[in-house]
Amino acid sequence: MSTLFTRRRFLVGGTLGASALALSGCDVLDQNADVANVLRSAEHLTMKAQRFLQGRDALAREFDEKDISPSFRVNGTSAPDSEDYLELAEGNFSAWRLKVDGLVERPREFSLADLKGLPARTQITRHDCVEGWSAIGKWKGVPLASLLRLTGLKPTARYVVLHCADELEQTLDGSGRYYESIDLIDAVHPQTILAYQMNGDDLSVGHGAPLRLRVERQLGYKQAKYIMRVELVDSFTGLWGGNGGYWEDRGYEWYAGI
Ligand SMILES: Nc1nc2c(c(=O)[nH]1)N[C@H]1C(S)=C(S)[C@@H](COP(=O)(O)O)O[C@H]1N2
Ligand SMILES: [Mo]
Repeated sequence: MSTLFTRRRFLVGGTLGASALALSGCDVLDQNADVANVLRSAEHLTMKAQRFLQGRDALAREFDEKDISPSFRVNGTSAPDSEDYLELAEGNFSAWRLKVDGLVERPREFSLADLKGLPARTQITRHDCVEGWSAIGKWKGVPLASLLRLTGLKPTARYVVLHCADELEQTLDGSGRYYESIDLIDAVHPQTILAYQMNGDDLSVGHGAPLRLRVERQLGYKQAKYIMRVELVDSFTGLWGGNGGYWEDRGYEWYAGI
């Protein structure tokens, strides 16, 4: 019993990693305990159970070079078809800028060169798609925590929303656009990176050029490709279907723990 109690205190009581503290101060992450309030309860249990059993900083398994899959499927959008994206791709994404805004202290734009100039992380991990296939790939990119440290967070920030370039469904109101979101615990997790390289090469268009998310403790649909904008929000209510992601708005779980 007492072990459980201590463990619970660890999870809920806000014992934070040094990086999380440096990032945002206690207030922001303390509020994260309330994240539960906005989640459907079964899913909330899954998330809590996973974090309880594995710890909030537990790492997803990493593999060796020899484990890299000889072929890695392209799934969902294979090439965004907007004029804007095509133009960016033609210019090798030199004109692309990642916008980071919303509930941040210092909104900023980053070029691909800016991102490549920041300390990078490389990881070989397994991608699991709900459709029933998996593949192991090597990803290199900037830890999302590093970007957030540069922009700072407002105390009310709770989620990171990734806005993508592709529309999976053509609609008049734009609600067919792909987007995803994660909470601050996953945002500052060491394996959560904005990847610009896969298996040693610049990301191909199929796999999400110029930048995609890797959030390794969750399923494939959370791994947003074609990221154009990172927005910090306090809730999803103002965003499309209000469930925090394209597939979530169509019935998938928001916390897609593996
Ligand atoms: N922008 C965007 N991101 C996306 C998707 C998509 O259609 N558009 N599909 C998701 C799904 S379901 C999976 S399994 C992975 C596929 O990534 P891959 O094409 O690199 O295999 O990307 C995810 N991220
Ligand atoms: Mo997927």
